[in-house]
Amino acid sequence: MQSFKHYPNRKSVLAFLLSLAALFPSLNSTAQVEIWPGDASNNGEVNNIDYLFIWYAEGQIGIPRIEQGIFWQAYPTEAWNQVFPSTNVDFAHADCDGDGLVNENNSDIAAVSTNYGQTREGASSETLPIGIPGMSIPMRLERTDNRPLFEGDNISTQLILGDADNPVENFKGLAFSLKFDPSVISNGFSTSVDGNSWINQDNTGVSIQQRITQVGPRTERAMAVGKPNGSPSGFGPILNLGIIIEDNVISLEGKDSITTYISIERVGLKDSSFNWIPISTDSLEIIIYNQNSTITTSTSNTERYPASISLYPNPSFGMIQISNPKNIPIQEFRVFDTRGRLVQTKPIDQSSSNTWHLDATLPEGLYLIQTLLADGHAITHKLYLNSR
Ligand SMILES: [Ca+2]
Ligand SMILES: [Ca+2]
Repeated sequence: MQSFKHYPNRKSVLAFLLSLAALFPSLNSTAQVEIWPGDASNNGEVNNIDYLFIWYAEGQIGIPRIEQGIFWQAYPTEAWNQVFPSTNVDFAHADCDGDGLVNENNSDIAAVSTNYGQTREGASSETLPIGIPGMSIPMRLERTDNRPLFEGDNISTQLILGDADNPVENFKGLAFSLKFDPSVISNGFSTSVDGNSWINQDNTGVSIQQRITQVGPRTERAMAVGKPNGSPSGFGPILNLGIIIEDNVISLEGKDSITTYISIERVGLKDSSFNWIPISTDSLEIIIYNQNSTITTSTSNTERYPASISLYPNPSFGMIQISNPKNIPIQEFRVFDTRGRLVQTKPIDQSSSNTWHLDATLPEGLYLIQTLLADGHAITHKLYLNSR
């Protein structure tokens, strides 16, 4: 008697599998992906975030593309079957030039720079986490001195990432944009890694990429800083940025001073596990004084201490009265000439009188008197010194 069960013979099983394979070609070959050179994150647009993907995949080896090159076009190729953590982005996308190796020193990085700003159909911006001040890792530009600034001045700043309360752990790459008013701040930033920075204590090198674009009335300097061969932890300065004030700031005409801001936007920090780490940012406030101004009224530029400290008379013949009715603790006074040079300092102690004689050798003209408070804030007054 025949069994209910039907056992197919070996030959018919093979035939069945072969017919399946013919229906689904992807089952018997590697998956295909389309590479758009420079778009390492495969979101459809080339920007500074793509550098982070290349730095993360540094040194990875996969299948070279049959057609290599970095034109802004689709290059079909076989997937490497290895994806970036928490994404479905194949590592093949980071091999922008298609030579089978992800390496920041070959044309993978160059592809991002060459095709920067290109988009393809279906592009969607990466969503970056936004930090909470006081709880997330802070990031800000900080001046290394606080002397008064004038047209044509260089502002020496440091980019600070992390503090003792919120340090950075296992840094891999940072992408961000600095935005500023191009009529006040020049495009010509100088950028270098801070020599003492925690970011290069391991001496494996720091990569910096930057790109200037015009976004409406503001200029955007898109930047990326990466550690393709390391993942240091720490906090404090990472870059030194020299920022130049334009020689001729039109908006300063007829004014005592103007205030402008350099903001930090679209920040993405990746750690060595390829997680996005939220960052909270602060803008850098820059006050630029008019060296040709003839306005001699004493003005305070800090709203935090409105008119609480004043210097008089103004203009002065060399003797200044200091009025400080709220007894705000003061460290010292500094006198700057209109070229921003420090020409006199006056430390303050408990026994200091409220009368101060300016250095008798100072020539007639406009000076900035900076009152450095005990808490580190500074108030700047403009004072005209008459000939004596
Ligand atoms: Ca991209
Ligand atoms: Ca490559």
